[in-house]
This record gives sequence, structure tokens and C-alpha cells, in this order.
Amino acid sequence: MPTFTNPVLAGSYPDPSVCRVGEDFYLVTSSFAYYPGIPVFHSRDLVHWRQLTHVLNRPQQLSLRGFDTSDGIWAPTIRHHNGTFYVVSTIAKQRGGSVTFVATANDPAGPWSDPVPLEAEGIDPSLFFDDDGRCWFTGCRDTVPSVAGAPGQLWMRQLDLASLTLVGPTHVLWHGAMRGAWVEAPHIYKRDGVYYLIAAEGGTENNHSVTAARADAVTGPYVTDPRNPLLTHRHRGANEPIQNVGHADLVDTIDGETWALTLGVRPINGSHTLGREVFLVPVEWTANGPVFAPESGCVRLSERLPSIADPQSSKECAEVTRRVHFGEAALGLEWNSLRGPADAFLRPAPGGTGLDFSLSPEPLTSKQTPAFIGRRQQHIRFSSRVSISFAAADPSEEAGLAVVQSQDRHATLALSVDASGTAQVVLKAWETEDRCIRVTRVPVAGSDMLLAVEGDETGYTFRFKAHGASEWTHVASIERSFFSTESAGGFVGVYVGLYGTSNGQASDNLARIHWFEYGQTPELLQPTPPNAAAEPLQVTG
Ligand code: 6LW
Repeated sequence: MPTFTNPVLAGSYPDPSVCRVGEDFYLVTSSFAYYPGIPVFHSRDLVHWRQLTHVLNRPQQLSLRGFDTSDGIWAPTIRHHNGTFYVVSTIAKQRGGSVTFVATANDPAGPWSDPVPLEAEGIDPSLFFDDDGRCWFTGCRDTVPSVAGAPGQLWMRQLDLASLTLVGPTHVLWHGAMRGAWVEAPHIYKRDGVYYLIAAEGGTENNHSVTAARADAVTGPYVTDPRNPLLTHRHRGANEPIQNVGHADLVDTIDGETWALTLGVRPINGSHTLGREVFLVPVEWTANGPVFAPESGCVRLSERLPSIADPQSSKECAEVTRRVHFGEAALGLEWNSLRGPADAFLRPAPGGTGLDFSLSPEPLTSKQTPAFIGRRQQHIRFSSRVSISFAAADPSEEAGLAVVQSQDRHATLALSVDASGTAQVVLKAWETEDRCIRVTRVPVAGSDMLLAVEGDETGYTFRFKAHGASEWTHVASIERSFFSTESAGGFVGVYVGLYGTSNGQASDNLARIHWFEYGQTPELLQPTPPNAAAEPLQVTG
């Protein structure tokens, strides 16, 4: 039987939502404080996804300055109706809904409209288009008075498509199968005249699950499905490779199969660093409602291919290392900055390849837009390298590689200088925005360097070597769990990228980035433990 490998989207792409138009599927995910916001993907087989654009890719659409990395854009839903694509989503602040909006496009590849705010409290908005042409907006919000474990209420209003405003009365739909356990992510589907409300419950961690209720009228009353939860891994052991499964959206293929896209994580020894990823799960409709993963009852790393998929496409394709030389063309869609565009810090280097990277006074601990561009870590075993030329003029100046979980939790490997002006490679590990727990400095000769970070099941290893040198110098290894969601908190996975800062000082210095590469590494470039050329770790703060 031809199979595919889950996840179908690796790395931090939580809260997937999907719709189909003819033979084409479109998928969106959360993007938090990263910019551009809300990636839009296309697929013909539900397994292979290619990014088309972002919904929020113009600075006037969105500013997330001041936002925590895990606030910002949460849980979008994408739907298509009468030639128009709709995305509804919420800007979250301090881990709660602040502004919910709708954006529209005729072409999912954009341009998308400016976001239109809706009079909707809470988070996790969704749209359902009924057969009579009416559009129903659903969301979840705290119950009043608020209870522990909120949000606890799924609610609905009609969305007037001409004015893009919510109209008519509010209908309270459901409080979940496990009251008070974060009933979220509502989506409504209609099957044989019955309305099915699918939700997430238990919170996005170990107790996450998919639950359901049904009704004969769109506004309810909704009756709890006695089979709940319909999909979860909360009852599975610690060695289960996929955990925290929940937050699903369903889609029918053109030949009548139903599939769910759901989030899950792949922990190792109890912690995960890649964030919440997208998994594809078969669904069978019965008279009782949807049955998730009817053969196995769980989300599997290897699953049967959808019937629409080409059996030849089922082979797992390991991502080869990609070296980006930058140059004149715009950055690829995999690149993000934080809270707004980083264009002001970037310009093509003279000569057609390379990037001139200015230093920002804002460090990565800032909640503004630092001089940072990064891409998701999508593989446990990966290697990332940058070829950089940078002569720091002052110890406050640093530029190089960054491994970012949040403004609190990140590590950098950079070129800088000490107080006497001697060039050095400096590793810093930040535990919180005001606590740098590791600084390792290695004096170097010259300013042309390769900086590298390699990750595996154990940790992240940082190395460097001068251009043309044969040996890498080991700087430090940081245990993998340091960058994990379980340790750092939040809703995002790790990013790997480039940064430059003058740490609060004015600077017009530039770092030249010749190339950057990221790739999956089945084997490490060099075995650890490495040589001892680096100074011992200093602990500060
Ligand atoms: C999202 C909520 C959730 O809005 O996490 O997994 C929040 N569930 O539904 C942020 O991703």
C-alpha cells in the first residue's frame, strides 16, 4: 500500500486550516509575531505543500511591535465561497484574543485585502457557508463569569458578506465535551443535512484532543457526541512519537475521501523543539459522525496515501541542504523577520550575490523588530552555516547566526571584538530577556568566517572556522531541551537565522553575508565531543 510520511508540514506551523476548490487544496497556519503573517500553501494531493504567499505581507496590514513571540497571529481559518477566499484570524496579546479580522482574496496567491476587524471577542474564528448562502462566523471565548480553563464557550453570529460585519443575535453553541478544558478551534461541517461542530479540547499540550457535537439546525442545539474525544494521543505512552494531537480541520477530496489536518508535536525524551507541526489523518464518515483514523485510531508517522495522490510521490524526500546566496531577488517565502519587515537592515551586496546586513540597536531580546531574518528548523538533525565577513568596531557590535525560540530563549554565534579590539567569535545563550546564562569567547584572526550550528537529538553544537581553514573549532554545545517549548513555554518552534546588533549603541557598521545554508543532516558534519580550543563556559547574569 503506498504511504506518505507525516508530518506533511514540518516545523512550527500550528493550527492548520484547509479548504478545497476543484482539485486544489489551500492551507493556512498561525504565524505569531513572525512577519510576514499567515503563510498560504497549495497542494494537489494533501501530502506535498508548496507555499504561495502570506496573507499579511504588507507592513500597513499589521504591526506586531511590542508583542511576545508567541502572541500575534493565532489560528486562522481559510474558506472559499463564490470565487472569493476568506481568511479569519485573531491578533492575540498577552495570550488572549485582542482583534479578530477577516481578509479576502480572489486568488489565494494574493494580493490579500487589508484585514477588516470584526466585532468578535475571543480566539479561533472560523466560517461556515450554509447551502442557503448564509455565512456563519464561529469562535471561542471565555464564559462569563470566567472560569478556570477558559475559554469555555463556542459561539456564533452571522457574517454579512457584503459589509463584512457580524449581524444578528449571538448563539451560544457548546461548552465542549469536557467542560472547562479549553474548548477551542471550532469548525462546522454539514453532512447529509446534519451540522457537525468539531472542536479542540484539553489545551494544546498533552491533553489536546478533537471533540464533536451535532445539531439539526446550524444555530443548534448541539448535542455532545457520546464517542468523545474522537481523536487524541493523551492516553498514549511517553514513547508515542507524535503527541499533543488536536485542532483539526476537515476537507473532502474530489473523489469523496475525507481527511483531517491536525497539529501535533514530535517530542524526544519529553520535549520538542520543532513546534507544532501539521499531520494528515484519514477520516471516515458514519451515521454517528466522523471517525478519525478508522484503522488505527491514532495519527501515524506512516499513513496510507490519499487516493488522489500519485503513488510514485509517496517516497520520503529528505530535504537536501540549500545554500542561499541572496543577491537581487527578494528573500524566499521561508524567510521571516520579527514583528514587521526587516528590509531596512538588508540590502543586496554589490556584485550580485550576498547580503549587506546592518546592525540594529535592538538586540534579539527586544520586542521590537531586531535585525533578524530566520527560517523554521524543520528537522531534528539539521545543519546551518553562514559565510560572513564582519569587522566589529566595538564590543557592542555582533553579527552572525541565531537559534531563536523567543525573545527570551535564544542563542547566538557571532563575530565581535573584545575591549582591546581583538576579533572574537562569541557564543551567547539567553534564558530570559534579561538573563544571559552563557558567554563563550574565542579570539580569532581575521573577519572572514564560517559559523555553524548543528542540531540533533541531544543538542545544538556551535562551531566556526576561518575561510579556507580545514578544521572547525568547537565553541559550545547546548542541550536540546533548552530550546524546547516544554522548557521555554510559548506556542512556537525554533527558528534558525541571521542577526546583527549594536546592543543599544548607534552603529553604521555592516556585516556581509556571502551565503546561508540550512539542511537536514542524517549524519553530523563532525562528531562531538569536539576539540578544546574554546575557552571554558562563563556564566553571567
Ligand atoms: C490557538 C489555540 C491553540 O489559537 O493554540 O492549539 C493557540 N490550540 O487554538 C495558538 O496556537
